[in-house]
Amino acid sequence: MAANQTVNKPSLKQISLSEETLMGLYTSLLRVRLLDERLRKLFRQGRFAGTYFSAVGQEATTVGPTYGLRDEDIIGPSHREIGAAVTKGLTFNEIIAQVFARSTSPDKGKSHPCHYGSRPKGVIHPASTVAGQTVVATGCAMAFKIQKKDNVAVAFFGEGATSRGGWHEALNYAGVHKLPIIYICQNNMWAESVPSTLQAGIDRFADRAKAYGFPGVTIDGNDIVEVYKTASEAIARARAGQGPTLIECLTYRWYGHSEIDPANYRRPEELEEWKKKDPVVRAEQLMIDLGLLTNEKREAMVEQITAEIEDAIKFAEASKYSEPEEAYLDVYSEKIPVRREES
Ligand SMILES: Cc1ncc(C[n+]2csc(CCOP(=O)(O)OP(=O)(O)O)c2C)c(N)n1
Ligand SMILES: [Mg+2]
Repeated sequence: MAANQTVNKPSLKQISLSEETLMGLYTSLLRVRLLDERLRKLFRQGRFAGTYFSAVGQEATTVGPTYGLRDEDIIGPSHREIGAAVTKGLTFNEIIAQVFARSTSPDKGKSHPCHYGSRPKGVIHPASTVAGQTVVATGCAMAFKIQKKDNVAVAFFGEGATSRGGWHEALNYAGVHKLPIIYICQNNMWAESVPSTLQAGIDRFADRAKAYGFPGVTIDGNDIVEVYKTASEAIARARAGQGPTLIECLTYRWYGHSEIDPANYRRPEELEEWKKKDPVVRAEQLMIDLGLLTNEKREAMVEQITAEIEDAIKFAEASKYSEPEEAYLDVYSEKIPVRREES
């Protein structure tokens, strides 16, 4: 990754974010990029089974909306949200144990390698059904409203998910009840091999929000500052009881749908164009321009994060698989919910 792209040189004042926030966002992006690239290689080495959904190229769309959320806020990720999991606080040990399906992962090895979840960290365990988490996260937002808490829910999905019926029902419900939820659409132009032009008869997926009575905006999903600021405003609106926002982030996945997809349905030039808009390199250049980062500092960060990843791989590979009879653990809540009339 070379920080050699030409960008305008802005000042801290123009950006109006603190040094701490900017470096925090950059650090998260770097952690996610290094982890994601390492996990791709591990899959190709046959070190874990199933497949792996890389999100390289899309990191800003998941780091930006998650950075700065409270522990009590809930996120509903899908299959390509490793960035949201890292930023919401899942450790490398938890994430890599999940990928390796070990008993030390938050779901004790039950689900898909990329289904990162954690109840204590406020991350809904993803299910495979596309758009499924949009519905569950909307239910969490309804719960916050009933409990009169100013927490928010953030749901992540791709543009392909917006073709699902449940997705529309969830957004309609959130619009009617003005729920504290932010919908993050990662429009990476492809749903497996289906181009976005075959998903919708409209150009902008954000326009779908009009039908449900709340704002929808389309932004550069590879610009971490724009994503963070847009999401922060939407989160503040949601906390203040002003209802949902749909944010369409324009982005691109560098690799196939998963590591078993050679992605030969798309033009190589399309990929090359998007690689020039690499969100991590752009953030890196910004930090350098602002005097917050040097090449030496970056190298030290890479070294430290890489060592942390390697330790987590050792932890995961040394962990046991769950016993077959443990498959039923944690499937149903042991706490019986109190009925309204009894409370
Ligand atoms: C209901 C359902 N249909 C199909 C699939 C298989 N599938 C998994 S991801 C995916 C594409 C999703 O595309 P998009 O929502 O754009 O997300 P992206 O993969 O681009 O991040 C499909 C078809 C599924 N998991 N669930
Ligand atoms: Mg997509």
